[in-house]
Amino acid sequence: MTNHELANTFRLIADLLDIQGEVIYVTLAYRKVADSLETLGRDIADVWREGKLREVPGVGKAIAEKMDELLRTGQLGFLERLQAEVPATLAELLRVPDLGPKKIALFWRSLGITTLAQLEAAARGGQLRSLAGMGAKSEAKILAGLESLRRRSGRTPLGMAYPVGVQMLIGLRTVPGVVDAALAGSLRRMKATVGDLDLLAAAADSAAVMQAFVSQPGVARILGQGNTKSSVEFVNGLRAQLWAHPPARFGTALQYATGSKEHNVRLRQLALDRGLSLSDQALTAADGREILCANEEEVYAALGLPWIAPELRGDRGEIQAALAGRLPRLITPGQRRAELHSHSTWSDGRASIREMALAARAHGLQVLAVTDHSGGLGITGGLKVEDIARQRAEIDAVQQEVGDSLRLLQGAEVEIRADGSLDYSDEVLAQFDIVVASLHTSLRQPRDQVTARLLNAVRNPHVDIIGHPTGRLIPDREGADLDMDAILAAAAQSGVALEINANPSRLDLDDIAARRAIGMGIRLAINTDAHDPEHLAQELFGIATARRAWVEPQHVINTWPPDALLAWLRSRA
Ligand code: DGT
Ligand code: CA
Ligand code: ZN
Repeated sequence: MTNHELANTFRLIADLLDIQGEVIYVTLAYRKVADSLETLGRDIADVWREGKLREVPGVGKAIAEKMDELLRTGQLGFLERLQAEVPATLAELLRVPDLGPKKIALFWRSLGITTLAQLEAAARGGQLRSLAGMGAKSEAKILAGLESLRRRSGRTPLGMAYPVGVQMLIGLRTVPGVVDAALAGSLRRMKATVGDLDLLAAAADSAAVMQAFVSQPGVARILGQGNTKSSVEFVNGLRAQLWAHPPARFGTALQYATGSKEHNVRLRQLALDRGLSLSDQALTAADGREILCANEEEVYAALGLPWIAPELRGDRGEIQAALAGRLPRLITPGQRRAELHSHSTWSDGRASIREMALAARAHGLQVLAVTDHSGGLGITGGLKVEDIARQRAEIDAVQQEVGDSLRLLQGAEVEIRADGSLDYSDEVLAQFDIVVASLHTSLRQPRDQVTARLLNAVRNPHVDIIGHPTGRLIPDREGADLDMDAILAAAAQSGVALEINANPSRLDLDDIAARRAIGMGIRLAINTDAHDPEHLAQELFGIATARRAWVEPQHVINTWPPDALLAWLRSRA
């Protein structure tokens, strides 16, 4: 059994115990072990053979015995007895957003529902609404949850996949015979989630490359191994595939493997219009003559096009724009000069203002806004109104220390409360150099209500940026059900900037909404929302999302020269 399979077994036990009504600390123990199995970095079967199961974080005597039985026999008596009481299919129901173990137990015990299909049928048939604690609204929510489940199953967040892909790339480049290597697929296009990791190597002789790829640490299973393509599954469940091609054909291969499929279909059509057939091997003329492309520029050039950035390759108008010479001049990471949404120990950040400032400077930033959470009402750990002056004094002292190289701003991330009001009064907001307003709670309010709430913030003249506008969390939480048309129209009118939050669990606004926003003349902000100096590096994901949205530097207030940015902030209330 792989780490991933073992982890899934323990998660299944936890889920079934939850539904059975077991106390939380028991089920938490199983979940903790599942997590540590997936981050262990080595094969649990090896640890077992060394007799060191108890050294794995979270593994006590009872769990070690279960692991031993599973690794020895592939089965577990405890789980079999549990499944005899609680049908295993019930665990699937926990994946429905906002549906917890108590409700699942209720549906099971009162209506005999044990599968997603039965749940859907019961919800559609109006059978859930009459149960205790249920109603027509909560029934409709379950249908919406089932729908969202269908949309997002089985994908890995970019923030998890990307660092793994980069490590694999570094490893590949050290393999003898590899002259070039690249990320491909949705990973290279920097999609918010990826189905799997695609990599490409240029090598005259691919056998050694393939062998190195399938024998890298963490591989649980080889799904396929050939001369031009191999694929593996890692102990944590992630899958990767590697293509190898001779260096002279690397360009067409990379173009093919980068996708998207939709982009490739359109590009092949364009090639046909020009009498060429395009494959991962070459461009081929009608007379059979091959045009080999060692790099992607040559592929696009052979079709009369400038090179198209991978983030644009979605058949969303990029080939037409390339033909017309109107590709966007996309923003790049080096162009971002300001971090306008960050936290310190004054709220839930892990570093002091001084540490954050030094990190921002080391990062090459020229402006850092410290925007701690508001602590007006009910938000625990936020910046209390009576502490604002003391925080200002600390910011001034750090400003003295760092000098002109970095401009520090005192800001706030003000909470948009459930009733739509802001967590600081206008008089308090007026004291800050910059105000980010965000939703964190009551995201599941009905569309009209949650939209009206956000509109209040968009129209408040003290608010400069709307932080992570929809509140989505990747991969598990859908954003609020906002009327995005209304939000964008109001933002265009009020002049507020909308954030692309670079935290890879957010990437909010997403590429689609951000592209619409710039089309309406709305300013964007790209912020990391750093709670730790290390988070500043996550700008990469925010920039990538912006690039997928066709964003150019002038659309983004973080790229403006500091004086222009400060003048804009001063021009607002
Ligand atoms: P993913 O993995 O679901 O996030 O999305 P991709 O885009 O990485 O897709 P994947 O992994 O199935 O395939 C990687 C690339 O290979 C894809 O972006 C384009 C290319 N490709 C795969 N299958 C086809 C196909 O049937 N037609 C064309 N034109 N290209 C394909
Ligand atoms: Ca892929
Ligand atoms: Zn924040």
